[in-house]
Amino acid sequence: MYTYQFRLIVVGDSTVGKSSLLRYFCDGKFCDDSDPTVGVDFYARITEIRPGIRVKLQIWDTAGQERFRSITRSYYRNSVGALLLYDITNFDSFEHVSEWLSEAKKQIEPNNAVFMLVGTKQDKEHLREVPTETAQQFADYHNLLFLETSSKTGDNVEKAFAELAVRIYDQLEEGKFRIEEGWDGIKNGYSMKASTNGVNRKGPSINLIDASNESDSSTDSKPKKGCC
Ligand SMILES: Nc1nc2c(ncn2[C@@H]2O[C@H](COP(=O)(O)OP(=O)(O)O)[C@@H](O)[C@H]2O)c(=O)[nH]1
Ligand SMILES: [Mg+2]
Repeated sequence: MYTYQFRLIVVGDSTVGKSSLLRYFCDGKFCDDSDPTVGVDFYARITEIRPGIRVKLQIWDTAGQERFRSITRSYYRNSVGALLLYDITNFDSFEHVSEWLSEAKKQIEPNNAVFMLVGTKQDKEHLREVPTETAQQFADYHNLLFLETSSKTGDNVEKAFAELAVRIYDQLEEGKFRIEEGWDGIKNGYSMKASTNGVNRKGPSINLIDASNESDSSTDSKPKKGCC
């Protein structure tokens, strides 16, 4: 059971660690020999962001398309949150974040979205090229959430998605987003409270295929396709 579904997108240069971050968040594992050709369309996980508020995060991986900077427009348009990734050991990948940000904003408009800057591979401190303060300043200037993560140790992985989801939820409560037919950024989900006699009565936009495919446990998740 979940109250809402938020759809997110993860972008950034290839090899910054997008697939690894999603795999860690959804499967709890890290693959050193990550194969860029293993394309997974989306990952999903249900997480409790506030007591009693369970949100299903459906997260699109760009699965190779980022090589050509040709992310399908509907991926952006139907996202309510975007994670902009760079690798802390690769300054070029950080410099490209501004291009990823402007592309994402351009494609998402006229809709709104919450953006989060994520510096990956935090465990490789000895190879760091991007100072934390530099990234923090960029994030402050552009009004982005910001964290550094490691998909190897798991540091801040959970926190990154939790902070993004909470910010989206708060903005939804403040009326900054509207749940609409034809926009998949936020959908009503199944809710215990909405069910009186065991029959789900929540809104019309429930994705039955998703619900039948995926577990309801907050620690459980299943990517659409496997990895490793
Ligand atoms: N040490 C370390 N390696 C990582 C981390 N995240 C990704 N990698 C490695 O970086 C490479 C590219 O990762 P991948 O997730 O495929 O990047 P993508 O192209 O952005 O999806 C792989 O060899 C991963 O094992 C991390 O947090 N720490
Ligand atoms: Mg990838």
